[in-house]
Amino acid sequence: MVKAWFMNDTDEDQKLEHHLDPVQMVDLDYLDEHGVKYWQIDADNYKEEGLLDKIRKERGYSYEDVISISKDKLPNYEEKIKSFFQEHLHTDEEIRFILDGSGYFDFRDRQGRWVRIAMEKNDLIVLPAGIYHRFTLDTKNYIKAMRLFVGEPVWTAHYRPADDLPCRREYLRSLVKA
Ligand code: KMT
Ligand code: NI
Repeated sequence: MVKAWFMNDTDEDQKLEHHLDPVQMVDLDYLDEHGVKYWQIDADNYKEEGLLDKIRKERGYSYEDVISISKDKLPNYEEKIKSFFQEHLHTDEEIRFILDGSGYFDFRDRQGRWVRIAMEKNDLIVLPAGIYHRFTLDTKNYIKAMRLFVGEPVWTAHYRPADDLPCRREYLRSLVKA
């Protein structure tokens, strides 16, 4: 099952775990309260399993591609790695299904604390539009993920501060209601 925890804010390598001392884990309900959705899906067998297809239909995900992130596989690796880890938001959901490898998706909770989600093969995550987040590889330095999207993909990252964007305001309103 996926693991998530509150992060410390030390200057150590971003690829390390950054646990608090003592460790403070976060459960799936906490993610859900922030609009972050999680499913476990068999990455070797997802076509037969049918769950991904069901989610895709329900949520209108019509686009997919696959991104591999490692020094050898991703053009402009150093630059991309830096931009993935800069705190940002999107006007649409960020949907990632991990096919191989692993990495960390971090999001800001409602109090502005970083929560780190350790994603690996078989994990599907949906980060809602307007949530501040970032991504880093872990010390294994490799991830392969399916990217899904509703319609033509828009990958534009709006770096923090982006507080006046309608999607940010809408996201904050959704938290108040929850
Ligand atoms: C993103 O938008 O942060 C990425 O595509 C990188 C994470 S995908 C494993
Ligand atoms: Ni993003």
